[in-house]
Amino acid sequence: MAKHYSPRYNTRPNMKFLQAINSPADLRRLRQDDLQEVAAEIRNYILETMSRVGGHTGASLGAVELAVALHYAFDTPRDRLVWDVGHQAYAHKILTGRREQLHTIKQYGGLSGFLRRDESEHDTFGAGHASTSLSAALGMAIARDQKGEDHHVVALIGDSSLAGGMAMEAINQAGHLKTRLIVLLNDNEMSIAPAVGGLAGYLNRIRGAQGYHRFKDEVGDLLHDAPLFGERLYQAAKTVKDAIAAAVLPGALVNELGFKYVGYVDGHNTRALVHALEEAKQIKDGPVVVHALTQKGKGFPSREKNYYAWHATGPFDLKTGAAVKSAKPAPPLYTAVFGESLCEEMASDPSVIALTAAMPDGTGIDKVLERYPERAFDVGIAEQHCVTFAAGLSCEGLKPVCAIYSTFLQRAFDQIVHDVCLQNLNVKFCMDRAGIVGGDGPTHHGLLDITYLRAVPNMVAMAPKDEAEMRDMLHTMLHYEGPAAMRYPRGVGVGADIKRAPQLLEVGKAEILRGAEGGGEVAIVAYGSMVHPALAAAEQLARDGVEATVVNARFVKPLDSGLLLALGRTKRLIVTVEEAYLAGGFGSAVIELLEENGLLDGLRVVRMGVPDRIITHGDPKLLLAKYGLDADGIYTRVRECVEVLEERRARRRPSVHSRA
Ligand SMILES: Cc1ncc(C[n+]2csc(CCOP(=O)(O)OP(=O)(O)O)c2C)c(N)n1
Repeated sequence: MAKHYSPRYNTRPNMKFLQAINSPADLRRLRQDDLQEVAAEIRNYILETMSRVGGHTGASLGAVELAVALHYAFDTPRDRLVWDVGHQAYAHKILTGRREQLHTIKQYGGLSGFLRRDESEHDTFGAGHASTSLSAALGMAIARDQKGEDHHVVALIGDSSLAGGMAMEAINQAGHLKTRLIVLLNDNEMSIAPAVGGLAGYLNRIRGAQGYHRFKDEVGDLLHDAPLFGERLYQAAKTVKDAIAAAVLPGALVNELGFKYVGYVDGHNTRALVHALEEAKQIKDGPVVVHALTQKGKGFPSREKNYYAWHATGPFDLKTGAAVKSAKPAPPLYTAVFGESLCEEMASDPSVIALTAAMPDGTGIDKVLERYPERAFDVGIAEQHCVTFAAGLSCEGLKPVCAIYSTFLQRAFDQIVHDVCLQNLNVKFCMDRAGIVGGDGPTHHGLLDITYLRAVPNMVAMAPKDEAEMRDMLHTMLHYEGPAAMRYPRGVGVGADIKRAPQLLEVGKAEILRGAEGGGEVAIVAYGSMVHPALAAAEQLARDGVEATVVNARFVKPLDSGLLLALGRTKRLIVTVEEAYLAGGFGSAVIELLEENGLLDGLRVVRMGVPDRIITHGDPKLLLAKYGLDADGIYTRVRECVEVLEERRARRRPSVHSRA
């Protein structure tokens, strides 16, 4: 093994090599001996930049040498490099001409936090959700073969993403097709939290097969150095080594699924990595896994045990790694309130089971795992499995709560339909990060859940106006028999009273917050996070002399048809507001109801929400304002609509002149 370098963490990163690297071709002009230093410079650059702007610091620090070795060993972008998730690809961004923009990452107009085909020709496949790389890479490899081309296709995937269903399905097909495909496994024994599951154990056992690895290296070196026939003997022995690997290494990947295995290799040693990748390049008759061992957060100044900080950080002190203190969020995060509330519910109802798919901290389930380790499960990056696992639990009388981000629940749509709703099973879905999430951008916005959940028979779907009502809704869901889903936004609540005991809500009942006794000819019907902005807009409107009834819809399914039909009969303008795609969303549900009841004549219904386009990344406040989804935007839209109504009325009214 090559000796380890000692990283230097300067506040002003040394750029001896880096300043001349504006593309992988520049990197490939360097001597292999210089790569370790290049990696050190990149690591410093990431640290310095992320200490200011924050990002997936730890995940990217762990993959610096992998990126350097990949771009050195392969002729990118001619050889296709496919990253899984893409959160760990900052070194790849730096090496592919985006160094100077790294400080703009995740900000509006800046670099994406993940990979995007429209950002660089080196981002061969867009990413953000886990476990996609092997399928995409296999597709590219087959396309190459069909077109008679000869480039390499390489996928880089983390150990936890490898356990995701799609990756497993791709492995199954790749081994069977015997296509030339290289998989670089970034094995750091971590997901965001520690990796879970049988595959993690399998990789552990490979790491544990040290005797084999030592033997293999020694045999390799001996044969290589043998006079006269060294290289030939070495090549011949490869077959033997494969056989040894198959015999010694545990598991199906090598034995049964048709993959060759190279490794393991020190994933922070550029020489060893380039050597392993060159070896993999020689394998022409099927897929190969190069198994690299890395350390998440490698070089992060603080090594205190904080899994999450090793994955992603906000700004931090470059010397100590301590997070730059932002004022503690005054209203608590929705996530924190959810975790606490679920613990409370579990204290009084032993049948409640909490589930997360690799996001314990992001969903608040970390609290439950601490308090009720027997009744909480992290299933890994496996949203589909999570939902059907929940369905199974509920068949036996338990009450599973799937705490899954809105965007990741998209993965499990068929499981929601086929396994839960068709059987009307008692599974609960709690979707954090519903709506516009901000810096993580298009792959992570939770804008579709209203549309896809309200279409499914038997589903009940709701959204609280604030964190106190979220507690009520969780309580209500757990007392309701059947599938039910709740969405709530990323970030802090509005400061509502979370001390009071949660209340049972009537399913399908909305609440009138303003103008119950008439409230003029306008109604604003808001869903979830848009209720408070709607109230603020109504206050502004009132100052202009426009009275508006404000309704907190609470449920998109079932809708409060009694209340909505009454509004349809008494109002001239109904404005619906939701933080989600308009197509098939809350507003559409309201229009459908009014249409079915013949109330659309003479009534104007205006839907406010997110238009049918890809929403970029950036400050959520800014993005919401862009689509009119804040108090000012709602006020402006209602004002415009009221003016149109008045103009129409004026046109219909006979003029003084004509009467005379
Ligand atoms: C479908 C899906 N679920 C969850 C996530 C959230 N997520 C992002 S990175 C990550 C951990 C990935 O672990 P691993 O593949 O081992 O890569 P590492 O971060 O350790 O480099 C998770 C769970 C996601 N991106 N996609």
